[in-house]
Amino acid sequence: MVQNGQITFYTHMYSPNCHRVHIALEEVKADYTPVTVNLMEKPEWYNQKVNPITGKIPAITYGGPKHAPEVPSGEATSLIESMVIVEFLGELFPAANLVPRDPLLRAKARIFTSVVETKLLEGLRSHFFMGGPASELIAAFEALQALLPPAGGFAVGEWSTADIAAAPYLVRILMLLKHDIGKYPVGEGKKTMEVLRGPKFARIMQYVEDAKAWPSFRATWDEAATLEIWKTNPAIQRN
Ligand SMILES: N[C@@H](CCC(=O)N[C@@H](CS)C(=O)NCC(=O)O)C(=O)O
Repeated sequence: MVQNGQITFYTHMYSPNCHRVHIALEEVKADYTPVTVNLMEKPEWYNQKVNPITGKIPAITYGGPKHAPEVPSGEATSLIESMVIVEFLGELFPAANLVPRDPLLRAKARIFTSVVETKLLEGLRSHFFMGGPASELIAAFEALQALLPPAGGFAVGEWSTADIAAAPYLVRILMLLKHDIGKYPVGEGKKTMEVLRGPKFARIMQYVEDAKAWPSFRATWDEAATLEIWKTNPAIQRN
């Protein structure tokens, strides 16, 4: 299948989940219209017309002619959940090879994604948003590292949905630690960075560097601008 109709992409640079979809759209070279949704003052039309199920971003509308962001056409279907959209785009544009064709590699990509969705997101929530110890986060890095091919390459060898699931979170986590941003005690971010820069984590840190160098990632990642947004994110400010 190929793109058959417009794609409108509802997004915000802050969001790692939106970043996933952005990478996939670039990777498959889709023709799409980005629309920034202000999370601080989410417009009513977004919940009513685009994502009445959860109200969260990202979302895309797919199909029919181009439409105004707040009025999806009757021919457009709304899709939500970042990894559902990423897999959808991978299947719509099979030539981009985002969804591994080999069933075993596809299963491995989904296992890697599941570890991101559970362990890594839990570690992020507990450390940055609740001020808990870094141990869960460090354990998540360890778990992901153990799944990487030891000699190099991406999560299942070639760049895939698994890397799109992980990289937007990993780069934001490292960015926040480097700048000591989060609810944990002052100075803890730099200490955790020292641990992650040690020899034990060399493989996953190399993986993050490789992801940052991947063209669709590079085209969608602006660390300085993203840092400015996270610096003022009220949900992770110390009291
Ligand atoms: N599981 C969803 C999570 C989406 C999500 O949590 N989106 C956040 C931004 S990263 C959001 O919309 N937050 C604003 C809100 O909840 O109103 C996905 O993968 O797309």
